[in-house]
Order: sequence, then structure tokens, then C-alpha cells
Amino acid sequence: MPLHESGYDRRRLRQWLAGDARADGVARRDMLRLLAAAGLTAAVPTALAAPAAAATTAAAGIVKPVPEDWFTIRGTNAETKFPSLAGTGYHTPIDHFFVRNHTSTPVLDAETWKLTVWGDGLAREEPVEFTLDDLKRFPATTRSAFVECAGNGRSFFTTQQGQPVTGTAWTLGAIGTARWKGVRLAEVLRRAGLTRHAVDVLPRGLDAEYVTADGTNLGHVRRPLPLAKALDDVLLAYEMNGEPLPPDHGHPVRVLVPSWVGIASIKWVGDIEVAAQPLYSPWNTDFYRLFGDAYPEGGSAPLTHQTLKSAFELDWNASLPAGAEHRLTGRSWSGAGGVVRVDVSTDGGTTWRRARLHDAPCRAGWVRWSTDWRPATAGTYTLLARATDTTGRTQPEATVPNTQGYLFDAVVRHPVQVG
Ligand SMILES: Nc1nc2c(c(=O)[nH]1)N[C@H]1C(S)=C(S)[C@@H](COP(=O)(O)O)O[C@H]1N2
Ligand SMILES: [Mo]
Repeated sequence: MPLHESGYDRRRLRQWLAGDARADGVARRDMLRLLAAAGLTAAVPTALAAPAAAATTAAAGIVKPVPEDWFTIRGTNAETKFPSLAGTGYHTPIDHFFVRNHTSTPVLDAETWKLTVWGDGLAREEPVEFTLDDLKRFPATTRSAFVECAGNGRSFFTTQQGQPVTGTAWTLGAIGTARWKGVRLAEVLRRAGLTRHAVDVLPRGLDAEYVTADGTNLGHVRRPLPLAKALDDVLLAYEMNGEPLPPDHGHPVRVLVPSWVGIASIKWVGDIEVAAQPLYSPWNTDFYRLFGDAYPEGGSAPLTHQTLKSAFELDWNASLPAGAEHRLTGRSWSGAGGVVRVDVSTDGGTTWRRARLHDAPCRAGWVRWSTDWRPATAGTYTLLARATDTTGRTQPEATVPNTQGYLFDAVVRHPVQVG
């Protein structure tokens, strides 16, 4: 069914035969370290034959309140209003955190919930089950990380660059940063009997099957992760900001894939397939790849890391008095590394000054920043904020378009009215 499945599959098959499939999106050097740490040798599995066939509210459905001051409702989703984050601290409070639901939030019972881990990448033929108590008995890890939708900022392809794109018309609020507690996926895979033949893991959600607008049932939300990422920094999270994971964010357990596109962080995870060959789902063949004039015929590789963005904690077209000093605040983040520098312009990009950063650069996190501004005269002004990350990348003036509007990273032009 997926249009681009065969092209994608050929690519993964080539990687697999070259012994590289499990490393998709992760540097080979890191893969060797990760495999060694998991007790697996990095040797190409020579005994394997080629596969016979390429395997082949308020708001509707949201449980928590989504007040208008804090959220914009977009279909089954709720976007955080950036101005409402001013003064909320580094971690996004759960009651402000955006919700992206393909269907609606299922209310699951943590007492009876089980995680099933299965597949030909495990030593045993029978599936292995874990209860929430089992997961809580394993060594716990706590870390901060953002979850950001790959389509965050999508509306600016249209409003700022004049390009048509499909998908939810997010502004910049499809992101939140939380403190997550859980068990490393590596730990659970090891206990499930991971073998050196494993290549991909495929977590699947317990929410309803997703049916597209044209009536195609794509099944449960699921997206394969290459083994090296799964063994690296991925968590099975059961707490968010010190509370049991709330219903809208995956109760009782979600996958948390730091720095990567939000779709990787499968909520309400019910089972994880561990496969000895590359896996695919519509969420890494048809969706979450870049299509368009600038990209190969079959699309880019499946998306991994998020990109670089900045947002002001200020209303769009905010009114500010002339002749007074204003403290402009905002946040910047990158999926490639920490943000080390933010420049702000209050004159449409003619002159720039460095903003004060209030957080140290942190992988998979954001930095809060501020700068003071005293506009002398009345009029419409355009504010810009431009981040640079630890890899040296700076937000560009425009993003190369892709038809589904993913990974917008251009500097956003934010209008304000001074009067
Ligand atoms: N099971 C399931 N997991 C899911 C989704 C979903 O609809 N169902 N949406 C994904 C997408 S596209 C994003 S951006 C994030 C959003 O996480 P949040 O709702 O906790 O902010 O969850 C991901 N995990
Ligand atoms: Mo998303």
C-alpha cells in the first residue's frame, strides 16, 4: 500500500546486506560502542540468508483541559501557545504541554497493562511480557528532553514562504520539554533476550487504529527504530515531571526518543517487535520523510533528528507601548546538539544583537533567552530570533520546501505593533 515502500525497502535491504541497517541515523562509531555495551558483537551476521521476500475537552479525544489561553486546538491536537510559557520554568508544566494524537487518548489501566516484546531478533520464540511493576524494578533513568512534532512550524512554509504543504498547520508550539523517568529500552531488550541478529525495533501504540481522510486504515501508530538508537538513549518512560505519565502523554508507558522526530516517541506502547531485518510502517515510508523537488524521487531517508528553531514568548501582533523598555523572552532548541548562541533583531533583520542565554546548552533540551528593547517610535516592527547550535549550524533565512512541511528551521518573522 504505501507508495514508497518498495524504494525504502530496497534502501534498507542494501544497508542490511552491508551490515549497516541497525545503524540508520546513528554514527557507525557509536553503533560499535552501543553494540559492545549491550554484549553483542558488531560482526555482520554471516549465517543469515537474504530474506525470501522483502518484509514487506475539551478538544475531541484529549483528556486534560485545554484552556484557550494556553492552547490552540487543531483537529485532534492541541498546540501550546508560546506566550503562555513565559515564566513557567525550564520544564513545560504538564497542563501546558502540547498534545499530538492521531486519534484520541485511550484511558489504560496501569494495573493490567503489559508490554509484550517479541520477534526474530530475540533468542526465545515466545513473546516476553513485562508489567509496569517489572519496569519499575529495573534500574531507573531520569533525564530532560523535548518532544517536538516533525511538523512544528509547518504553517510558516505557507505564511512566510508562500508554499503549499499538507498536514496540521502548527505555528511553533508543537514542542514541550519535560523531565522523564523510566527504564532504558536497552535494559528491557537485554532482559528480553536480544540477539546479535536484531536490526530494528518497532514499538506500537494501544490507541485506536489510524484511518486516513481517504478511508485507508493504517493500523496502530508505530514506527521502526534502528537498533543503535534503541540501545543508545531511548527510555520507556513512566513518569513526566515527577508524576505518573498522564493519559494524554502515553499513560502508563511511552517510548521517549531524545532529539528525534516526535513520532518516534510512541505513546501508550503495548508491544515492541524486535526484528532481524529492517521493518517499515507508513510512518517511515509515506510520512516523516522529505518529498519534493529538492529530494530524490522516492523521498529522503526517514527523518531522525529534529532541526533548529527559536520562538518568542510573545503574542503574534502583540501591542507594546512606544518609549518603554520591554524584556523580550523566548526559547531556542536543536535536535543536533545544544543551542550555544541566539541573536535577536528588532528591525526585520537589518541589525542583530546577542540575547542573554539563561540555560547551558543541552542535548535534546532548549535554552531560555532574553533581551531588552526600547522602541522609540510607533509602528509595525518585525522581531527575529536566530539560534546557533553546538554543531555550528545557524537557522537559515528560508527552509528548502518539502510537500509535507516537515523540519521547518528558518528564522520566523514575528510582527509586533508599537503604539
Ligand atoms: N501511540 C501514539 N503515539 C504517538 C502519537 C500517536 O498519535 N499515537 N503521536 C506521535 C506524534 S506525531 C508526536 S509529535 C508525539 C506527541 O507527543 P505528546 O502528545 O506527548 O506531546 O507523540 C507521538 N506518539
Ligand atoms: Mo508529530
